[in-house]
Amino acid sequence: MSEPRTVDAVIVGAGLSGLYQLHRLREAGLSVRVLEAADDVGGTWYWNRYPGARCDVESMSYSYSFSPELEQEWTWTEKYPTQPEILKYVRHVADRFDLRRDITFGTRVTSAAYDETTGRWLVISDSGDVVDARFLIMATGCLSASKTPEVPGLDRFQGPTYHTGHWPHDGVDFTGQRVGVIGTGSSGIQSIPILAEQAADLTVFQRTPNFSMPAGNRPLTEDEIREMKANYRAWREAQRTSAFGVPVRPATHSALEVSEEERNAVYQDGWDQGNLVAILGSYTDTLTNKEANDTAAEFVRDKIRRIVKDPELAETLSPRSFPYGTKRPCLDTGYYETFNKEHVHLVDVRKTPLVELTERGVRTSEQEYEFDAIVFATGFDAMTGALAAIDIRGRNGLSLKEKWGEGPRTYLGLAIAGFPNLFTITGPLSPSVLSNMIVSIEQHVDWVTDCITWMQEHGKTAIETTTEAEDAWVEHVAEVGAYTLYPTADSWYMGSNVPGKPRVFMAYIGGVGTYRQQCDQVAADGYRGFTLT
Ligand code: FAD
Ligand code: N01
Repeated sequence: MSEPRTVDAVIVGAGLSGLYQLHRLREAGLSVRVLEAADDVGGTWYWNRYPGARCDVESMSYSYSFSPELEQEWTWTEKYPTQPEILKYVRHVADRFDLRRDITFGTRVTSAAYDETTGRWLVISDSGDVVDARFLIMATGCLSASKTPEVPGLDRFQGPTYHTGHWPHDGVDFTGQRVGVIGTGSSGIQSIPILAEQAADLTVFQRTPNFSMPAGNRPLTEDEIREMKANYRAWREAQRTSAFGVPVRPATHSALEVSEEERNAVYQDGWDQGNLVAILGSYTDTLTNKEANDTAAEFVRDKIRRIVKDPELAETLSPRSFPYGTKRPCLDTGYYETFNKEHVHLVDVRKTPLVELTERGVRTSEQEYEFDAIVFATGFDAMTGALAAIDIRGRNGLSLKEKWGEGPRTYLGLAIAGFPNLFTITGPLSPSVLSNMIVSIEQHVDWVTDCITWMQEHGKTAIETTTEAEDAWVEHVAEVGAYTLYPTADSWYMGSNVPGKPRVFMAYIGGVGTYRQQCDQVAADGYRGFTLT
C-alpha cells in the first residue's frame, strides 16, 4: 500500500456526476482526487457500447446546463444521441474543463473508512492507491454494477459471452452466427433489432415483456438546433421545475374522465412523438390508478398486436404482469417488427424456465439451444449495487452494506446517518432514475458544493445527517411511493431483479421540481436535519 495522498475531497467515479462534481469543487477551491475504475471518463457511456446503445432523453435535454458556452459550442446531430456521440461529448467536457489531471483511471475503490479521531476518510483502491480526504463523494452510478443471469453453468459455455454493460471496445461482429440474447429490458430492446440484422439466427429469452414504443429517431434540423440554442436558459429552467426533468405540459385530467376516442388520440400523439414522458404524463392518474393505467397499457398492447403478425407471438410480447411505466418503459427502433423475421425466435422463460448454460448453449426446461455467442442483457444491481461493492465504514466501523441490509436508508438520497462528510450523487431515495438523470446529477452536485462552501464559510469541518431526519425521509419516500403503482411491480426500482435484495422502492417519485425545493429549503434552514461541527 502506498503512502496516502491527502486531498480535501475524493470523488469515486468519473461519469457525468463525478466530472461535474470535480469541476464544481475545484471552482470552490478544494483539492480533489477522482478515482475511476475505467480507463477513461464517461461512466455509463464508457461501458455500455452494445449495438444500438443510445439515450432515450432527447440530446439537447440530456446535456450539461452549467456552462452556457458549452451549450453553444456543442452541436448534437440526432434527436436521441448514440453512445459514441455521448461519449465524445463527455470527453470534450473533460478536456474543455481540463478535468483529467485530477483523475486516476484504472483504479477501483475497494474500501473507505471514516476515522473519528481525525474526521477524515481513508479511501483504498485495488491498485494500491490510498487517499486521505475530508469529504468522500460517491458518484458511482445507479446503473453501473452489472449482473449476469442467475443460472448455473455461466463458465461452461465454450463460445463467447457478452454483457451489454461491459461491451468490448472494438465491437463484435455476429455475422452468420447463431446468437442467444437473455433479457428484454431497455438494453435488450435496443440491441435485438441490430443483432438480428447481423446474426444468421437469433433467439431471445424473455422473462418479462416490456412496454416499448418507437423512438422516431432522426437527424436534428438546423432550425431545431438554432431554436434550442437561442432558448436554452428557459428550457433548462423548465427542466429543473418539471416532474421528470423533461418539460411537458402538466396533465389536468384523469384518463377516466375523457372518452376512449379522445384518450387514444392523446396516446397516439405520444406514440408519434417517440417521447417516453408524453404517454406517461398524459393524465394525472396514469401512475396512480390501475384502471387509468390500463388504458395506456392496452393502447401499447394494441400496437404490439398490429405490428407482430403472429397473434400468439404478439401476446407473448405483450406486458400484462405490471402497470405501464412501473418498470422503465423503452424506446426502440424496430423492436416488435424484428419478431416478424423468420430467423428470430422468442422463448418465454416463464413457461420454459432457464435451467443452465451448457457447453453448447442454453438449456431450458424444454430443450437445449445451441449458439455461437450469448448476449446477457440482464441489467444491473441498480441503485445500491456499486455502493455495496465497496466496504464503506462510517462511525464505530458501521458497515454501509449492513446498515442497508433491509433496504437503503438516506436523508434526501444525499447523506447517510453514521457516515459523516459522505455524499451520494443521485443516491437511493432521490428522484435519480425516475428523471432525466443529468438534471438530477447537476442538482445534487450543486447542493453538495454549496453545502461544503457553506461549511467552510461557517468554520465547520463535519456534517452528518441525524437518524431522525433520515427515518422521516425514508418514511416520506415510502409514503409517496405507496400512493403510486410503482411498488406493485417486480422491477429493479424495487430490487426485484436481484435475488435476496430487500423489496423497497428505491427512488423518490415526488418530482424533480418539488424535490429541488425540499433540498433548497433544508439548506436555507441552516441544513435542517444535519448536525454540523
Ligand atoms: P455512471 O455513468 O454509472 O458512472 C459511475 C462511474 O463510477 C463509472 O465510470 C464506474 O466505473 C465508476 N465506479 C463505480 N464504482 C467504482 C469503484 N468502486 N471504484 C472506482 N470507480 C467506480 N439516463 C437518462 O437520464 N436518460 C437516458 O436515456 C439514459 N440511458 C441510459 C442507457 C444505459 C445503457 C444505461 C446503463 C443508463 C442510462 N441512463 C440514462 C442512466 C445513466 O446511468 C445516467 O444518465 C448517467 O450517465 C449516470 O452518470 P453517473 O456519473 O451518475 O454514473
Ligand atoms: O436491464 P433491465 P437493462 N433470467 O434490468 C432479464 C437504463 N437503460 O440493462 O424483467 C432471465 O431493465 C430481465 O427480466 P425481468 C434504463 O434505466 C436505458 O435493459 O427481471 N431473464 C429483463 O428483461 C433501464 O431500465 C436505456 O423479468 C433475466 C432484463 O434481463 C436500465 O438502464 C438503455 C434474468 C434486464 O433488463 C437497465 O436496463 C439501456 C434471469 N436470471 C439501459 N435476469 C435507454 O434507452 C435478468 N433478466 C435510455
